[in-house]
Amino acid sequence: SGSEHKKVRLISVPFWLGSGRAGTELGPESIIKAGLVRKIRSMDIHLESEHEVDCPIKPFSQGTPSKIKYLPEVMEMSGLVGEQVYRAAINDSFPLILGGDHSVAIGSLAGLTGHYNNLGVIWFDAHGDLNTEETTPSGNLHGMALAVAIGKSNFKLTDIPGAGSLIKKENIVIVGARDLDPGERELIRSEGITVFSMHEIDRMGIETVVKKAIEIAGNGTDGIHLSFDMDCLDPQEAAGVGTPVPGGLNYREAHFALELLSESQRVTSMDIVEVNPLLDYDRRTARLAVELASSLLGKRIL
Ligand code: EXY
Ligand code: MN
Ligand code: MN
Ligand code: MN
Repeated sequence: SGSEHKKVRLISVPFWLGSGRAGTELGPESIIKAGLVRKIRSMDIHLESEHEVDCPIKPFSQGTPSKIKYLPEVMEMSGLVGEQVYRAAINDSFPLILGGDHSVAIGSLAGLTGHYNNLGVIWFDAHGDLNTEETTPSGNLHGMALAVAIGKSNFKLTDIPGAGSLIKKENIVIVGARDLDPGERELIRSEGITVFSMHEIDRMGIETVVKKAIEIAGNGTDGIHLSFDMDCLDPQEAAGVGTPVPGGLNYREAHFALELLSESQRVTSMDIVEVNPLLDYDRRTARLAVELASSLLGKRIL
């Protein structure tokens, strides 16, 4: 069956400094080795180009250690990713960004907001990624990426060269959450951010949740970015992630969710992040990432 986007541009971001744990910099290579390019080429899609972002792999020589880890490196990476994502978007290609830890989404959103006037975001994640400089328990920027996107932290999306406006909290939806810090919970309440936690997924079913998510992220927006943290899945399905949390989406829920998102024809870009090949012994998590990406790009059973 066909896909809604004829052209796809693959953007690899070998980056781990947002997570405080090495390994995710090997994610893009592992996902490609698991067959992503082959799979895309076998579909009715034009894979335009593959681009590897030349982002910092080692910390810049350190000055005084700060609470927030590797901020200059994350900013550098985000600018470089943003450039590539922006180029793909203006060329009417579907940017498929392979992380890397979840801080790469700051780069994706920087590039996308340069192109879209009003972008919605669906964020699949076990976590909220809504910590600020004040609330972060770890200092790791991947746990702050959404707060950066909506401008609730001191470091903001709009600090990245080329970024457009901040993402509106009304057009953000988190799906699959089950591990939120106290400060994140407070921010979710005070800002009224939509979160479909595992509790809501169990209660309503994944189909209803995804339909509601599309409505909210699509309401008055000219694009929807899907940021897919592989740790939204249950560790039984996807053990190869840096911060596994029990009680996540099973294979069929995730698969169906991505088919529904594909059918909606509203998703205009996607990140796949947090695959850590050092913990992904049989490459099963990377292979699952390939499956899920191809569902989103239009692969159907029949
Ligand atoms: N909430 C914790 C923190 O901010 O440090 C853990 C964040 C993990 C973030 C993961 C990748 O989504
Ligand atoms: Mn497009
Ligand atoms: Mn995340
Ligand atoms: Mn996560």
